[in-house]
Amino acid sequence: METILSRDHLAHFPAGEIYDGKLVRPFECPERWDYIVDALNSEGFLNQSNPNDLDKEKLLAVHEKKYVDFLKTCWDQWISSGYTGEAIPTIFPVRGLHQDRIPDDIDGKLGYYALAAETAITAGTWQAAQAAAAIAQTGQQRISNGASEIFALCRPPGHHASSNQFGGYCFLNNAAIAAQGMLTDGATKVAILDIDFHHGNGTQSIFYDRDDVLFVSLHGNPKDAFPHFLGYVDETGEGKGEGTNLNLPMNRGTEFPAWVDSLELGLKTIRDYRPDALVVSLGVDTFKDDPISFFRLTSNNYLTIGQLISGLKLPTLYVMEGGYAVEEIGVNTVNVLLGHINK
Ligand code: 7XA
Ligand code: ZN
Repeated sequence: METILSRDHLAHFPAGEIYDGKLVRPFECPERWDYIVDALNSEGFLNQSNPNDLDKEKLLAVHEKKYVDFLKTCWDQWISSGYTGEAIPTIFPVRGLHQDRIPDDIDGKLGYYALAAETAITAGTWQAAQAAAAIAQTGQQRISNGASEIFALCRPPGHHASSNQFGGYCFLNNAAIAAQGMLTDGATKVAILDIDFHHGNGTQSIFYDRDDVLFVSLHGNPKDAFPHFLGYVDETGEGKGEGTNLNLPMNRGTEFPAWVDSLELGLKTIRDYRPDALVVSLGVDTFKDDPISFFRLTSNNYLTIGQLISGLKLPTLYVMEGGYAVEEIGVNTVNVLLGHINK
């Protein structure tokens, strides 16, 4: 299986994340990438390529231009406003406030475009986010050109980013850019299977009223897990998209037997939808020792997950999302890929 990757992810390394009422070192850190690459190398996944340049037109098929312009210019505006720390949103257009007015001031703009407050924007964020999107897009192009499976090693991740919001460590929705690209490049229907611990609210919202993309997500019950305000079972799609959104939330302490029951249901739904290709939002924060999640999967379970997904016999693009048990992120991620190729 070929991996698409780039060292440009290193441009994004914020020093702070608001967590536990403190500014801590972000869980989403550059070493995550090193552990994955080390595991790829030791398991013989040596076919590794850099991405093609990002096709901006295809980016704008998923993200609003004003939002992309905000991401491009945010850091410069932050600095030219006299701030010296990292750009973190602190005011949001919540209930009772205007939700349709975009402030000029960078504090207001950050809040307008933010989903949550944990994710900082820094000098290199835009460069890294673009590289991650290019990686997913290049993986998509390989699949559209006939590859049977590709691993897009994206960092920063993407599934919380909607057409116009960042947060949950995500800026551009890599999986959505790939799925949309598959459709533009000839697929009629695409399925996205999101197995990250967190609900992929951004991906869901991008395709919610569409019948050409099926979104299936297995995740921590939003009553107890980020992003808290989306990811419930009654969100089934709307308009033409009614019936093309399946949320499978699970409770604290969920172990593999129950998790895999949800996976089987998700896989059956994908089979019945008969897509031309599959995008997997691959997070391994379902691992038992993940510091910010609450499922109980073990490293061996990831082999089974890859095997089960490969049973769909669909051209499959794996897109890296979360996973914060840093020392195990490599083995857990690569186990899914090993399972997929039945090693
Ligand atoms: O898949 N998404 C993630 O892994 C990031 C979740 C961010 C949670 C922040 C909660 N304070
Ligand atoms: Zn996650």
